[in-house]
Order: sequence, then structure tokens, then C-alpha cells
Amino acid sequence: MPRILITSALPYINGIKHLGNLAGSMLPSDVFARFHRARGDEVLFICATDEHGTPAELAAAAAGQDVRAYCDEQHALQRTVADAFGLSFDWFGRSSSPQNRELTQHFAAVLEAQGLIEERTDQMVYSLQDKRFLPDRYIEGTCPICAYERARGDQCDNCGSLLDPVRLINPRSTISGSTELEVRDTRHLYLLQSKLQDRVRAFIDAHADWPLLTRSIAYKFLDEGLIDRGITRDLSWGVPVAKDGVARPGFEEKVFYVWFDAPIEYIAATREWAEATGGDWRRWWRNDAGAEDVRYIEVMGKDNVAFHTVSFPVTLLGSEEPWKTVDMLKSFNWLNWYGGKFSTSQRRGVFMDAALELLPPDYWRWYLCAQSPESSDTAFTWEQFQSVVNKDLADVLGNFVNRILKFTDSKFGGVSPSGGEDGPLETKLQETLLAQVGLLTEALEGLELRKAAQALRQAWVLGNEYLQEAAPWTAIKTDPDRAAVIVRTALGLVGLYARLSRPFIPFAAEKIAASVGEGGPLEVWPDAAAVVAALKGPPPGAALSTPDVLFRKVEDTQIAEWGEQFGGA
Ligand code: B3M
Ligand code: ZN
Repeated sequence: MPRILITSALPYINGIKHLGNLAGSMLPSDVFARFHRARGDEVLFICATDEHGTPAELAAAAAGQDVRAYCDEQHALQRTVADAFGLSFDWFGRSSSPQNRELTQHFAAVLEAQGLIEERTDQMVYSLQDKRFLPDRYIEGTCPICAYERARGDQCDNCGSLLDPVRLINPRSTISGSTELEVRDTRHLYLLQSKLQDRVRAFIDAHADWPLLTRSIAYKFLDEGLIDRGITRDLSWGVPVAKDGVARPGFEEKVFYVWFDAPIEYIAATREWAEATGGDWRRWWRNDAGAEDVRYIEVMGKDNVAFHTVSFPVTLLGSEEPWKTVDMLKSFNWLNWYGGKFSTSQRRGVFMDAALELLPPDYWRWYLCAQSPESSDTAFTWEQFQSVVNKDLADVLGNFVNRILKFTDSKFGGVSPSGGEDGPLETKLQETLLAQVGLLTEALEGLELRKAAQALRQAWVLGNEYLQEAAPWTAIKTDPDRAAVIVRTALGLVGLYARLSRPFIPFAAEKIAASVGEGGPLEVWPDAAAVVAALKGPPPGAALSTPDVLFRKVEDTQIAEWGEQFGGA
């Protein structure tokens, strides 16, 4: 049985995530995980909150809370909304776990033993007013490469370059706005990524099947030449810089950089899962324990790609230990909020909790899959959202399901009718549907989310077209056996749609399945034989139930109101 490890980029702890975060990692990884489970693969789907670093400290301070208590609370909130969205993580861990502390310290130790870590005296920016060293992203200034005026200390969002804060021109603190900054000496550990340049390039070269977006980002950094990265920070909230429980001299007040420990949490979260469930984490992560056979898929937004194509591989490969590395790195562009960006810190856009107060999760899930920012950035607008969910969910899928179930109810007393034989229309439907399910399956295997959503939608369309052509409402008057065949076929489609749709819209899929009595097979992805069998429909005499309206249309008045409430352009 194939084993599939899937990790979603770890949502940062500072508050409930927005739809952009959902669209770029958590949702697509969930669709892929659900698909692979349905295929009968052994799946381990891991996510966690990314809890360390200054933003967490500052958010906790702003909330008047101790940072650990703040993280406890925020983790619980994120878990609640993740559940409500149907994100089917096998484990939703925490990077502040003891497991991650231990593993992070372990990696630092082995990397040092491999000669890949050295202590350097660094010049870091200290803010007199804030009384703290300013982490990279709390310094803003002009990008030395492209002259963008609001480049952050760690990265320029305009040209994408990874930066070092002391290279910024005209720097200022984004915490206080103060320009009273001075550069102070401080000791830090550096990971000598430059030494692994060739290894990392070979690693990327070996993955020619990765999406262009992923590869182009990786090669950009490789071509610029890997830089040695400071992996410690002057902070108190994080993994202590210690070995065997003893703080490293001179590093008592420092912790590992959040981007050093966060990817390690993929492994640590698997250990958390193993300890909680009795599972075996080594089978998934250690090549000397069978992980070689695992297919490991990482899913993330493009801003996280550099850390996963360069930094994390350096950690794993540099350790010279037999760690599993990623087989497929699936990255997404940005979902924008109208012309601008969603922003957690500025609360711009729709956040996961607010979204669920407006509409059930499947509306959002469907929209974010169908309009996935896969090959380019995509802008959310209320109008487009309304149009996509109304057309696809209400007019195409919902309408089909309701129409045939109501018809069965009124003409056949709500039971699957007997009589009749398949005719040419059924043969044609079978052919086109088989092709369509093939496309859908292929797209999901290839992690092509938009293509998959399109293929699924097209499969729903086939049902409507079939019904339109076969016209059971006419047949019933002259040829009840013919009407019976059409109804059974259409009911078979309903059950099939439940299965095919489940990775995307799991809640509606359950309801649809229940209406045609499809409890069990819902879990199973249909192969060609199963598609053919499904089209025979429920056995004659099987009782059916008409679900309430599956998808209510989003009204103009609603989007007008939400536009007001959430602000747009
Ligand atoms: N937490 C995403 C972010 O906050 C970051 C992902 C970590 S994945 C190991 O930008
Ligand atoms: Zn720039």
C-alpha cells in the first residue's frame, strides 16, 4: 500500500488565519490527503501551529498575556476553526512542544558535529526605544537591490530577495517607528549553508517534476549563491540554545531562530502524533526505518518556498543522518484581497472564523479550490465568489441532486425504481463520465487543484446534460421502464458525485451520500469498474431521502452587506 506523508505549511500562531493562508496550504493539502485516503493509500497528514518568534511575543504582550498562555489559547482556536473547515489533519501539533525542542537541539548538535555551524559575532540592530534587538521583520527600510521602500529586514516582498537587516537603507523599527537604532555586537550561531550549495543544487536538480514556481524560486537562491544563515536570535520565546539540557555558554538569553525550528516541527509533530496514538514516526521520517518508500508531499505558499528548498534541506542533508526529504513540493501563489494583500497584522480580508459565520465551509472550500491561486496570484472579490458558488454549487451540483431526488420522490414514492435496460444515452454517459473521472483522478494525482476542480465540475455538468436529454419527466408518461432506468442512472450519479466531491466539499458530500444511502463507499475513490457499477444506481427498492436545499444561493444583498462589513478595494 503506498504511503503518503503530507505536510501543510504551519500556520503562524498570531491569530486565526485568513482565506489566503487556507487557500495556499491547509486546504489544498487537505484535498490531497482526502483523495489519497479514498484511494486506499496509507496517509499521514501533519500540520501544527508555528509558535515561536517575536510576533508571538508581541501579540501576547498586546493581549496582556503570558506568551505560553497566549499560544495555548490561539492553538485551541486555530484547531477549532480547522475542524470546522473539515481540515482532516491526522495531527495538529505545536512547534513549542517538547518533541520539537529536543529535535531542534538535536539537529543543531549534529550539524555542528558536521562542521556546519559556527559562532560568529554579528552586528544586529538594537532599538533603544523598544529596548530589544529587532528581528529582521521588525525593521523596515529601502531594499538595497530593487529600492522598494518597504522592504523587511529578512526579505523584500517586491523583488523576493532574502535580505539581511543591516543591508537595508534608512532602517526604522516597525514596532515603535523609531529610527533610534544602533548596531550592536552579539554572538550567534550560523548555519554554513554555503558549504552545501552543491548538495542542495543536486537535490533540486533531482526533482525536475516539481512545479515551475517551486523550482524557479529554488534556483533563484541557488544562483545567487547560498548564504550562511544565523539560526539563533536574542529572544526569550523559542527553543533554548542548549545541548543535553545545558545552555550553551553565552547563549543563555538566546533561542533558535523560528525558521530553524519550524520545519523541524513537521518531524516533531509526527512524534507528537506517535506518542499520542502509538504510531511509529520513524516509518515516516527515517530512511533507515522504511521512510524511503514514503512519498512526501509538502504544500505551501510561495513565500515559504525558499525555506523549504534551501534551509530545511540543508538541515536534513547536512545532518548526514538518514532523514526523509520532500518528494514533491507543491507551492501556491497568493490569493489577494481585491487589489491588495490579505494581512493578519492589519486584519485585512476575511478570516477563517468570520467566513464560517457567513456561510458553511464547503462554499469557501469550493471557491478556493476552483479559483486556486495555483499558476498565478488570484484576487478574491465578493462578486466572483458569488458567481462561482452560485453557478457551480447551486445551479449545477445542487440542482441536479435535488431535481432527481424530488422526481424520484413524487413519481416513485422515494424508492429506487425497477425495470428497463440501459440505452444509448446511458452508454454515452458512461463513456464521457469515465473520461471525466479519469481527468479528475489524473489532476489530483498530479496535485493540480484547479484542473481537478474543473474536471469535477464538468462531471457534474454531465449529469445535468444527461437528465436534460433523457427527460424522465417525459418518459414517465409513456414508458415507465425507460423513466426507471433514467432515474436509477441519475441516482447512481448522485452517489458517485458524493464520492468524487468529497475531497473538495466533504460536508455536502456526506449529505448527498446519505440521501442515496451511500454510507460506506463514500470513502472509496472509484476506479473505472466502480464508475460503471455506480451508474447502475441504487438497487431497486432502496429507500432515498431528499436532502434540504444543498446550497442556498448567495444573494446580491448579502454580498453588498459583506462588502460593507469587510471592506474591499
Ligand atoms: N509559519 C508561514 C508564515 O507564517 C510559516 C510557515 C512555516 S512552515 C514550516 O509565513
Ligand atoms: Zn527588493
